Amino acid sequence: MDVLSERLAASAGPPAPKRAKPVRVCLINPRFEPSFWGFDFTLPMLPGNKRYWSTPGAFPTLAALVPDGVDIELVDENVRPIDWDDLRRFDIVGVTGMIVQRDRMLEILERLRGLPALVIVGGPYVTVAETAFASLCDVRFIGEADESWPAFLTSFANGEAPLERYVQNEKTDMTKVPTGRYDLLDMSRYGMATVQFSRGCPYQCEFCDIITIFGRRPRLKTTEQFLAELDAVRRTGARLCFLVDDNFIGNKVAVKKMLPHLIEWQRRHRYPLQLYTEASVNLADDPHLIEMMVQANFRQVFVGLESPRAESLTETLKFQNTRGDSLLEKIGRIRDGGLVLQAGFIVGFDNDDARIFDEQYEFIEESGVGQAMVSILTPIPTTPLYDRLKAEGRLNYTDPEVAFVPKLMTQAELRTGHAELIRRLYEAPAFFGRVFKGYRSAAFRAQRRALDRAAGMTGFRSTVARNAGATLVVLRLARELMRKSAFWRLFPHYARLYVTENLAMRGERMPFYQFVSLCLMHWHFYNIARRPRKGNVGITGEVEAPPARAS
Ligand code: B12
Ligand code: SF4
Repeated sequence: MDVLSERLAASAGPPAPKRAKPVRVCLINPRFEPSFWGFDFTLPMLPGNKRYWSTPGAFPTLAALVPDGVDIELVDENVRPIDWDDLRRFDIVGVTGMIVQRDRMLEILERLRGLPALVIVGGPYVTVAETAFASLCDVRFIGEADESWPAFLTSFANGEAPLERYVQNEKTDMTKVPTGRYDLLDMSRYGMATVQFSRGCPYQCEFCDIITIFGRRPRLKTTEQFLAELDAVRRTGARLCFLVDDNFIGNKVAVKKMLPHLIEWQRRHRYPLQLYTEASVNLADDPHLIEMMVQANFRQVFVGLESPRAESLTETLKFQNTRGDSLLEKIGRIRDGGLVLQAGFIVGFDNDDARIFDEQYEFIEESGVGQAMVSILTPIPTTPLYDRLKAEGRLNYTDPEVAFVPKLMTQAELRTGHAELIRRLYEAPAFFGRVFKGYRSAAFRAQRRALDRAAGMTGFRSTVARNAGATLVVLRLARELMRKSAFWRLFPHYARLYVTENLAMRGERMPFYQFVSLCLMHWHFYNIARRPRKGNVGITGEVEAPPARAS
C-alpha cells in the first residue's frame, strides 16, 4: 500500500454509509487575461464563435478519471461565464490554474466560500505556491493527481472525511492514464485541442518548474493510448491539436518508435489533425526526426531559445542551447526541414545588461522567427532560480512585472526595456520581415508543398474555398482596424507587404489565405505588445515553497 492509500485508509475510520445519490463535481478553469498565447484579438474575426484559443489540458484527463457514481461538469470561464447560483447544486467545486491565473483563482475561491460544497484546488500554481491557498479551500492537490484524484473521490463517495492535502506518492504512470473526455468540451468554442503524449523533460534549466513538478525522466503514453486519444479529439471536429508535452523529444528513441504509427494514422484518416508541439533545440541535430514529424503533419514547433548570449544560457544551465553550432544554424535546419518555429526568449538573466534588448532584437530579426515570445525572467517557487535568488536576498515584489532585483539593471530598466523590445518586434515591417525571411527558404517551401499535397490541401477547389473564407476575414479585419483607429497605421503595411514580399515571389508566393492568417496573427501580437500590462508574472507577494513531497 502506498503512502496515499495508507493515509486515505487511516482517515477512513469505521466504514461510512455509501451515498445513495451520485457525487456531483464541478471543475472551474479561471479566465486568462489576454496574452500572447490566447489569440484573443484574432478570435472574433474567425468564422464561428470561438472564445478561447486552446482547451484546458487538465479537464479531459480529470473528467476521465472520475469513478462510477460521480457526475462531473466542466466550466471553462474562458468560454462561458460561471453561473454562481448553479454552483449550489454541487457537492464538490474544484478550481485549477497556472501562475498567470493566480488573481482570478483567488477571486473565485473567495466567492466560493459561501457555498455548501467542498472546495478543492489543484494544478500547477497551487503545486508551487501552496500556502497562498491554505485558508481559501478545504482540500489542495499538489502535483500530478491522476491517482490521488480518483482515490479522493472514491473515499468522498464512501462518506469519508477528506484530507486537507493530497500528494501522490509516485509520479503518474502515463501508460495508465485513460483517454480524455474530450466529448465534454464544446470544441466549437476553441481554436485548438490539447493532448499530452508525455510529461517531464531531461534538461535542467534553472528557471523551470517543469522538472520540479514533473521530473526529468520523460514518461510517455503507449502508442495505442496516444492514438486512441487523437481519435477522441478527431471526433470532436477539432482540426488543430497542440501536443502539450513539456518536451516532445525528451525521449527521442520512444518518439521515433511512435511516429511511424502516427504517420500511418494521419494517412488512414486523411490528415485530420494539424499538429503543434514544444521541443528542445537539439531537434535540429536529428534530420530524420524532423522528417518524420513533418510526415506526421506537425506544422509548428515551439522551442525555448531564451537568449543569444552564451553567458546567460550557461548561467541558467541551458547547456543544450550552447552545444554544437550556433542557434541560428539550428533554427535554419529545423525550418528547412519543414517546421515553422515559434520561440521563447527571456530577458533579465544575471549576465544581461541594458544592451541585451538590442541584442535580442537583432538576433530575433536575424532568426526569421515570426512568433517570438519574450518574457521577463520569473522566479517560480520550487525552482533552483527561486532558491538562489531567495538565498541572495534578491526576491522583490515591489515591481508589478519584475519579481526580483536584476544584477546589471534596475527593475524598472528591465520592465521598460522588455516592453519596448516587444513593441519593436511587433511593428508590422519587423514581424513580416521575419516571417518572409523564414518563408524564403526554398527547402522549407518544398517540404511544405509535399505535406500540403499529401494532406489534400493544394487542390484548386480547396484553395478557392480557403481564399473565399479569407476574403471575408479581410473585411472583418478592416472593420476592426477602423473601429480601433488603426486602419491607416496598419492596413497600408499589410497591402504593401503583400505586394513587395509575397507577390514578388511569383510562383513561389504563399496562398492569399495564408497571408491573411499572418495579418490576423500580427494584429493580435501588435495589440498584446501595446497593451497596458498589469503584472503578468502572477507572483505579487512572497509565497512559501511547499513542503517536500511525501514520497
Ligand atoms: C498547454 C500549456 C499552456 C497552454 C494553455 C492551454 C490552456 N488552455 O490551458 C498555453 C500555450 C496557452 C500556455 C501558456 C502559458 N503557460 Co503554460 N503550459 C502548458 C503545459 C505545457 C501543459 C498544460 C497541460 O495541458 N497539462 C496536462 C494536464 C493533464 O496536466 P495539469 O494541468 O498539470 O493537470 C494535472 C495536475 O496538475 C492536476 N490538476 C490540475 N488541475 C487540477 C484541479 C483539480 C481540482 C485537481 C484535483 C487536480 C488538478 O491533475 C492533472 C492530472 O495529473 C504546461 C506544462 C505541463 N506539463 O503541465 C505549461 C505550464 C502550465 N505553463 C506555464 C506557464 C508559465 C505559461 C506561461 C505564463 C508562459 C509564458 N511565459 O507566457 C503562458 C501563460 C499564458 C497566458 N494565458 O497568460 C507553467 C505554469 C507555472 C505554474 N507553476 O503555474 C507550466 C507548468 C510550464 C512551465 N513551467 O513553463 N501554457
Ligand atoms: S528544456 Fe524546457 S522543459 Fe526542459 S528543463 Fe529547460 S525550460 Fe524546462
